[in-house]
Amino acid sequence: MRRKYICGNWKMNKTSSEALAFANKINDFEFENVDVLIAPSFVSLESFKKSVKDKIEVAAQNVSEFDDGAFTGEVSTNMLKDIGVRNVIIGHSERREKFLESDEIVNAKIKRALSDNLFVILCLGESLEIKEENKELDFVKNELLNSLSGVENLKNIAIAYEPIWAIGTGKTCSPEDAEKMCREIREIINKNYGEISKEIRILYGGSVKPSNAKEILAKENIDGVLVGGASLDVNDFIEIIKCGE
Ligand code: G2H
Repeated sequence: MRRKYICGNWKMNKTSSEALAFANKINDFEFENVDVLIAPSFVSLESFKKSVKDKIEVAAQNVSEFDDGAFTGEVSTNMLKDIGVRNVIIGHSERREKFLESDEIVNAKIKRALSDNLFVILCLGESLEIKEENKELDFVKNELLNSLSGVENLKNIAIAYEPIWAIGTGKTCSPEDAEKMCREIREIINKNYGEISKEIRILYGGSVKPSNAKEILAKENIDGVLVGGASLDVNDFIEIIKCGE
């Protein structure tokens, strides 16, 4: 039985004081049967982690593939661990597209994070162009296997399927199409990694909101959601958490 995982990705939003106000509100909300995670910006990561209740996991939105050293502007796995952050989102399409992170870079980041005992949420998903050519299955398969190349154990990984054309656009992938791709991803994991495919959590992301979360989360192979825009409003995010209960 896979517990639903409700994850908020704030992207480059919220100052530390706004993050604190969010923490104060969500701390009053009780939930039981779901896991909840929030990924604030690096700047507010430490103060948010200290102010939010322990039951809410905190993640970084990115991490360097390198050890500490001369890498201006980067943040290491060591620095995350030092402030008690145990989770990291890797390979978000915005990192891949706008910051030119290749599968090789994503793979190096995953290996770095896993070797430092961080839990990884690996993001995958096809562009509109690829979808229109009906090549999304091959694309996602390659992205998955390339990103995980040389990674032997998936126990500290969750996968987030986020079709790029549905991110922040208001266009949602239908729950049926999202389920189909998440099932495919599970099958690929089964073929390549065996039994862990039954345990690994596969999330959907892309314009998830209170009005569509329940239907998406009801799907057999969708074990959670990665929420951008709708995670910025604490009331909306709480409504989405309730959909996973
Ligand atoms: C996809 C998602 C969160 P949004 O990027 O990762 O964002 O919910 O705004 O589409």
